[in-house]
Amino acid sequence: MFIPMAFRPRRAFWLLATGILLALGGCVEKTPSTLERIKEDGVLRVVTRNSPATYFQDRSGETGFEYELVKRFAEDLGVKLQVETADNLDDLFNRLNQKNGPVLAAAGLVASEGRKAQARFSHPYLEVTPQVIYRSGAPRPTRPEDLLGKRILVLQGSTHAEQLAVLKRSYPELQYEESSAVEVVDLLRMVDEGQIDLTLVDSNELAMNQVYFPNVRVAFDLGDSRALGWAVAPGEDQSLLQEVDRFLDGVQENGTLQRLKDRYYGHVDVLGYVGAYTFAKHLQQRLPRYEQHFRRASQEQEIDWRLLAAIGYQESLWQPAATSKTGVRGLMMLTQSTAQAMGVANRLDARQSILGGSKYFALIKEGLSDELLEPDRTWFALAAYNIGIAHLGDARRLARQEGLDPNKWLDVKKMLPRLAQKQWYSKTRFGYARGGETVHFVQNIRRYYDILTWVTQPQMEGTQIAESALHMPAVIKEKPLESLPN
Ligand code: BLG
Repeated sequence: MFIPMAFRPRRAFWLLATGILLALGGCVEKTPSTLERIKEDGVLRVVTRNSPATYFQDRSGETGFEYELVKRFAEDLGVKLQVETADNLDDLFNRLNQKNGPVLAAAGLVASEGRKAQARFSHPYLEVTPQVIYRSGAPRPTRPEDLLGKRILVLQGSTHAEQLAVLKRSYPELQYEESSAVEVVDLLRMVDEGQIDLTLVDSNELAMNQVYFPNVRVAFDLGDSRALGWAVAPGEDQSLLQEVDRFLDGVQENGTLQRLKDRYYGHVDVLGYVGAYTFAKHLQQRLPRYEQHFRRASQEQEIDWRLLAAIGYQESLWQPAATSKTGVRGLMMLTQSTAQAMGVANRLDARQSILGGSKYFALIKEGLSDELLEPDRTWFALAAYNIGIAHLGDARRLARQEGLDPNKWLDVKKMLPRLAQKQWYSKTRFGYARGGETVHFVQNIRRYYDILTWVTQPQMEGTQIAESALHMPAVIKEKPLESLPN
């Protein structure tokens, strides 16, 4: 028998309740925030630039200041990092604003007013100053008026292009060109080789690249320092940016950020500007003469040739006739007894010195305690090459006595300078040694090793170093220059 709805109160109640719940559910179920989506997917998609100051391949794979920082951010979020590289700045902002594209740009971007429509920026993580770059030997420009009549090239879409556009309002005769086919290294190389007169780059980029370009010099700072930030698309919610800010504040506080800055932008601090472009000059003029010997030694000893070359640079600036006050001689600075032990008849012969020094280094490394693990093992071996295994042992024992870890280079390097202080060395087995010098020795070699690695990225292997130094990393593209003002 048919019973109308109204007469079936229980059923009607349940139908109504379910309907309301469903409707409510529809309203309550909100779309996940960007941050929630990233965590759900387990992937952080980041866009960057392939350049030495941001992201590139080195001896151990992917590296670069931005990459190292953003990798830590992904670890912090507990997700995988997926990096893609943009062809140029316009492409980078397009990708960032694309639906289903990367959610974050970590690419050494200046958080400028002009970029507000394309991006929202995080808290700053690096202060940089825009600098006008010229070629040594040419008259040094010192003020904006000096830019007139010069061939100037900058990156398309860069804040430097913005600055020049502003300058052109005051100096309508100012001529400059923008290119989307080049990276900062190309601009510096073109100044270095005299293809253009001037360019503009940020101080961090020059600091990173000065070691490759012997003729590149700072003319003057164009304006005040500005902040670099990571960027999200303006359409995104705040969740990711807040998390980025929290992360960046954290790495600032715990010293991680400073360590990365030292590693990637610290060459000039360590070498000085003169040291940096002197290195670049020697890279082009001296190393090509000895590269084959380093490569040969590398094959014999199974040690990266660039590390061996870095030792040679620290020892003698790649000069076969180098002699120290103490009578240590040759490109790899062998003592007489080391030379004898390695079968080196003539220490001033570059080939013999390199092969003998490399053999000695490999033997030392091999003989170290099994407790010393890479990469520290290599730094310990360098220290022993310089100060001798006995004194290194003293420094390790001092570390243990101080409650530090004798197997960690960071700890032992704190003890080495004590070997030159009586209160400490009087209690050691082998006594006085100039341990402070050894710390510098290792530090410099690590620096040179990094630089040599960057100049000879895997893509560049097989080419002679002189060539690779001139045609820097794998970011180089052909650039049309015909349209440049003369
Ligand atoms: C190293 C030896 C080690 C030796 C230590 O001295 O020379 N290394 C080489 O010959 C490659 O074998 O260790 S030991 O055999 O266990 O005693 C300690 O004697 C060389 C160092 C000395 C240093 N450079 C390689 O790094 C040097 O040239 N010092 C002189 C500096 S100055 O001119 O007097 O300022």
